[in-house]
Amino acid sequence: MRLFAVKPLVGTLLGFSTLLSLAGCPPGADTASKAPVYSRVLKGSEVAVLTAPPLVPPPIKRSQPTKVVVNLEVKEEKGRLADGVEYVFWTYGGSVPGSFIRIRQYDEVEFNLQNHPDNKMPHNIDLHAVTGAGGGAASSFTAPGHASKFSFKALNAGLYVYHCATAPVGMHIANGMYGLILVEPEGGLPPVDKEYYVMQGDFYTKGAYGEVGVQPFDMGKALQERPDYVLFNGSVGALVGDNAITAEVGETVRLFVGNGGPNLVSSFHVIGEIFDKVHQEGSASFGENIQTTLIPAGGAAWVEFKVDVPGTFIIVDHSIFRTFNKGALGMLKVTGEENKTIYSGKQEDGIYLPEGGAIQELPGERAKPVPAQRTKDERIAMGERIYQTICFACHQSKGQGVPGAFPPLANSDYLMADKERSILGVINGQSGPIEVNGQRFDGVMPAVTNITDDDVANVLTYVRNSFGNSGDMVTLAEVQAARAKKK
Ligand code: HEC
Ligand SMILES: [Cu+2]
Repeated sequence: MRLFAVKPLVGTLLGFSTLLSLAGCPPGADTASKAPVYSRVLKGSEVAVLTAPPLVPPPIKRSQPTKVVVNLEVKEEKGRLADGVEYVFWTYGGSVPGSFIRIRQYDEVEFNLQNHPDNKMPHNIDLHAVTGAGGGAASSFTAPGHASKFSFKALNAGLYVYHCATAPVGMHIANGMYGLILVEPEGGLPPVDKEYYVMQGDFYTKGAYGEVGVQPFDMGKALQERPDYVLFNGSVGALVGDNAITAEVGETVRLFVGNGGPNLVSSFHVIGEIFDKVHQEGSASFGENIQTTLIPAGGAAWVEFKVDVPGTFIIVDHSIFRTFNKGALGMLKVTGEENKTIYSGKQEDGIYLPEGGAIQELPGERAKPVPAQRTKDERIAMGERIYQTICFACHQSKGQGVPGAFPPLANSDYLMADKERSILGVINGQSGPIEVNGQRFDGVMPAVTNITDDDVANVLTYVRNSFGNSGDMVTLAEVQAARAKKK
């Protein structure tokens, strides 16, 4: 709060400067001591350090504002949306979200926007930290192979979204054109141990969630606000496993969290943590002891919390289907000493794995198979990903099943006895009493819809060669034959 105390003055100062201008006395012409803070002549200049998510540039150590040069290049690049799924992202600086920009209040920013010559589209940038029409958009409209320059004075401290505002605006944003700019208050932010950059966005693809191949943008779904993917940092798993963000017990973590949208509002939450402080909408003031905070599309917040116990803390949008079925799942891994007085139990990493979007009760239209000649090893590798997204939830990570509910796939005599039966089980679902390794099961396995024949071959090749099973591969032809026979 204190750090931002100067902010309410800005309006007054602006009024003051207008008066000065009207009196024929331009701001900045005064001596340094009497001039409004924002109009002091700046000394020196520096080039901004930019970082790709989840990293944040180092805190600003200067005590005076200066001229900061930001060089940001727009690149249209094919990248990974999910395993086996690619997307042509439009990026600021080669990442989604775009490069994190960190400046200080009253800095004068010289902004250079470069549109790479290989790009196909014109782009620009609207920074919410800019006071001025369009937030820089009109001044920065740039064709491929060109560059634009404009400058602005950072009057207001805070955490701001920037995004592309070139028509069709929604499409540019949906393709990943957003990021965060932090304007530190005079005196900086209180020091913390770890700072990270997390930004949510919703994605609209022609194919359903997980459908492999290069997926084009789907304007119809975007208009209806029905995303296939809701993601942190631009891809499924961008903050999971080896990509998880980390901290040690006793450290204070600050997350700069943005929401690029284009459509959805985020209910940002970290499972098993309480935010000690939330600077809602990136404002100077903060609320305390908050469980879930709303982050509007085109808005940001920063949250701070001390981590007291070790474990894997799951970062979610608490509109929870987005987390378990559309990809909005990240992880903060905390290492260090347990503290049984705060938390007694052990946490199992596996509980919170994404479930994918493919499980539905009714079989629907099926996607055309990708004609594929794959080796057994390829199928096993691809099948593992499908297993860990779709089948895992019931049959468990090591295929052990759940007694009385979900039969084991590990060492399963039932599975290995009949290839065609297992193919039909996956594509049509299966129910009724069965016996697996001498145990009776009588449950319902829903049909796995929106799965390609190729992926059925992959996942069954994987289970037939994992968890103690060993068998031959399931081919695309076998899946197609089983499907045709059924009809
Ligand atoms: C929603 C829970 C659920 C999901 C998800 C699920 N299954 Fe099943 N699965 C079951 C149930 C329940 C049965 C037993 C059905 C019965 O009693 O007839 C079963 C049976 C089977 C069987 C035959 C029994 C055995 O142990 O060999 C196979 C093979 C199988 N599932 C494979 C898969 C594969 C592969 C996937 C992922 C593509 C999958 N299942 C996803 C619940 C599920
Ligand atoms: Cu653009």
